[in-house]
Amino acid sequence: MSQPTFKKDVFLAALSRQWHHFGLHAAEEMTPHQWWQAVSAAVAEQLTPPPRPEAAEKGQRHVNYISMEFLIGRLTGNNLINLGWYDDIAAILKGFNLSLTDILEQEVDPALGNGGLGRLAACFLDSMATLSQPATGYGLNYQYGLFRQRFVDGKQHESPDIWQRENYPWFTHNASLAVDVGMGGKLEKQADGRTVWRPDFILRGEAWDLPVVGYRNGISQPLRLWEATHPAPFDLGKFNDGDFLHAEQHGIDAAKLTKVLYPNDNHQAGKRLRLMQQYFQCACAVADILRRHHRAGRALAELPDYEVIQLNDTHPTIAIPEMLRILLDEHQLEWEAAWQITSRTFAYTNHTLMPEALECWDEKLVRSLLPRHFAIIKQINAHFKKIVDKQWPGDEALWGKLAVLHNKQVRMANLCVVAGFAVNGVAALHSDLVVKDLFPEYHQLWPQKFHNVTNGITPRRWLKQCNPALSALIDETLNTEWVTDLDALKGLEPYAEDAGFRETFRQIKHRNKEKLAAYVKDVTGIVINPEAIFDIQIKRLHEYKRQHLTLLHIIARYQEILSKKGPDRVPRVFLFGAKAAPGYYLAKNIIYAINQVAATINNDPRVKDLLKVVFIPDYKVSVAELMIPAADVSEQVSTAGKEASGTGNMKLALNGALTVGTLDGANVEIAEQVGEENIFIFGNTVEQVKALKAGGYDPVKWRKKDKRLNAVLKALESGEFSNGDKQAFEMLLNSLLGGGDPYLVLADFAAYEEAQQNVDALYRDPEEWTRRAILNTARVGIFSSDRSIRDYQQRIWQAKR
Ligand code: 26M
Repeated sequence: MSQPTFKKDVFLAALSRQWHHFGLHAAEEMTPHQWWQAVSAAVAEQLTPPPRPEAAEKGQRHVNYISMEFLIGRLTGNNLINLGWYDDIAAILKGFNLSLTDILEQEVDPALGNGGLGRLAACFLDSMATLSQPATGYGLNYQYGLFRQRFVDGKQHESPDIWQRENYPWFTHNASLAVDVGMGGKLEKQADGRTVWRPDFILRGEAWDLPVVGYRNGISQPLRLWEATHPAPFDLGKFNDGDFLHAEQHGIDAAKLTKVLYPNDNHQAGKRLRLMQQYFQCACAVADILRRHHRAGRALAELPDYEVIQLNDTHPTIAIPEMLRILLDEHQLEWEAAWQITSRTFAYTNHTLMPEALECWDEKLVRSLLPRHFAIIKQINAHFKKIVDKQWPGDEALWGKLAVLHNKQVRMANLCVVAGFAVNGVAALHSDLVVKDLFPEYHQLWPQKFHNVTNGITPRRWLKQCNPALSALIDETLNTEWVTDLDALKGLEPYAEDAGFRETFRQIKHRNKEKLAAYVKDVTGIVINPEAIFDIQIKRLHEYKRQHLTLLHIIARYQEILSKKGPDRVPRVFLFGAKAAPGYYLAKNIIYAINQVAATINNDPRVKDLLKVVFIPDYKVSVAELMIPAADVSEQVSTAGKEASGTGNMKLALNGALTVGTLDGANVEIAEQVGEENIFIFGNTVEQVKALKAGGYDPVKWRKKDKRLNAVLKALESGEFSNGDKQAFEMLLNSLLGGGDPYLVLADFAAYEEAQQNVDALYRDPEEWTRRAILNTARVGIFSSDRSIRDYQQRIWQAKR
């Protein structure tokens, strides 16, 4: 397939329908926001629908990517780039005296995800469309996405994300695809011995499709987001009886289900409504997949030949018993046949080893909401017990570890491993730990199920779109289509030795820094100097990610500047972007501490331009697109073994930032690619972390050993950053010092200090710095999500079975 042709007359006709629809008399009367809507809707009309499922070949399975989150970011600019219509539309708008870039700023980010997991899903959809991998994304159409963040006196305040899905021009409502989903109720034994489920209530899932546009290949395939409504939202009986207030109750109750995205990241809370969301989405997706399969005239037994269902973490696990339920109860298959079909269709991606994030659901909750599914899970568990008994006869302790049902809980990860044909981690180190620490016995049972697929990022959004100047330089230097072949960036390596190229590269970075500085001025009032090192840490706020380690370093740097004794520091601006889950008080206290320290430092005239600290509020995809191209330094400082992969690390390196990082997640592979001379690796390794813990980690010992560290902690305790309030950072200090800090922050402090000094030293040599930055860009092509998708195809989706 080739690039779709832009039809100007068709576009202009569609545009005029848009302003008519707004009740205006001419295009010129539209507000900038209406322009964005009209342009988007007029382009959306011209997209080609995906091919019929019957057209698919047997060799290539259709991928169904089920995820509770798709952090897609703004679509209009991205779709125009992928279509290849950006310049055509820009020219038309210029005719109206409008700038397309300004109009694109009107789009509110669809924030239908928390962080890495949701953004990965979005990058994967982009790559699958670009690689012509037939795929459907299945998710939820949340009315409110991730909360908006602002700071009041340095503290995080949240407000609802009213993103106006009702008026989002990229949606098409596909009324014929609606699915009815039952919940609650009881199981009844029938005369013929079969059990039937009689749900208490029925919800309707309505399908809203967003187009996923492949890069210049004419492909557009759906991200299908389900909205909960009620089959009979209005009760005329109640209305006629005068019970006006309750006549609409069903509709209101149903709408609660897809009201809001849960704002947790790497933490499970066990809320009933969350389980309802999970089941609702899975039931809609499974029904949709089976409908497609039947319509193509295929037999149920052939399902695994044509379809694969990739579970993005355990959040959509309930799709597994849902598939079994439909095969058993609605198609009357025998257990063995239903199990064969199901267990050859599902594959599971693990994104975390954090114990608090591994989903366990109360048996009672599952049974009351989904009695039939619970019965099926019990059956899976019983069948699996036979396998374990055979392999490890009489080992009850081991069964306690492997069982799906244990201590009145349903363990979703175990269910995925038992019922799926593949399990993968998201970076080499992580996949190793999945096998060694999380599932060693499962690995013994089924070694061939376990894989690694290192994460990736789409070069369309994360280089071409967000960094147009660098993209243009690469275009003219390489003169090849690197956008779909990111390994081609290797061709830049020789240019690292070219002084003229380095100068241009540096100028581009500088202009990107000026743009970010203007944004910072705009949203915070803080003036930052683009000559300084821009040191960027962007990710969710979490203890294991250790933003507080960076905070300790900032305070040390501040104290050194004041003492005039330390090493000569190069001017540095530390920029943070991070949201804390609303109920995660320690994370909020860390945000508060960073903001208070920032205020002190930024207002201390003795510091001059040597140090600035900025916490950019409301970090989101569109802010990332501004920060990443402007970064000199990328902070990736999680405790080794805790960050499954990270993907921000890849985006920053691709845009020419040097990483200061631990040997964790994909940092390990980034270091391998760029070479250890071109990255600042520091801190304890996974093995050293294990040894430190085994030896009884005592933070107070570390404090006593290190004068600088002690001075930093003292400053936080003294109230110097909190108007004398010595309790202000109690939570933070307690996490660092009050017994077992599981993230060993103090144990990495000294090594981090040293790494940061090396950063300063290198930056004093701009030629050498730029040389290394270029090598980073040139050598991280492997982290394209196109490569990740090819890995999924070869290792999991198309592997010989
Ligand atoms: C769980 C229960 C209830 C509500 C929310 C959750 C939940 C939501 C998101 C749990 C975990 C969530 O995300 C985890 C996540 O983002 N993991 C990250 O995945 C990335 C993509 O693989 C990796 O790069 C990161 O290292 C990993 O932390």
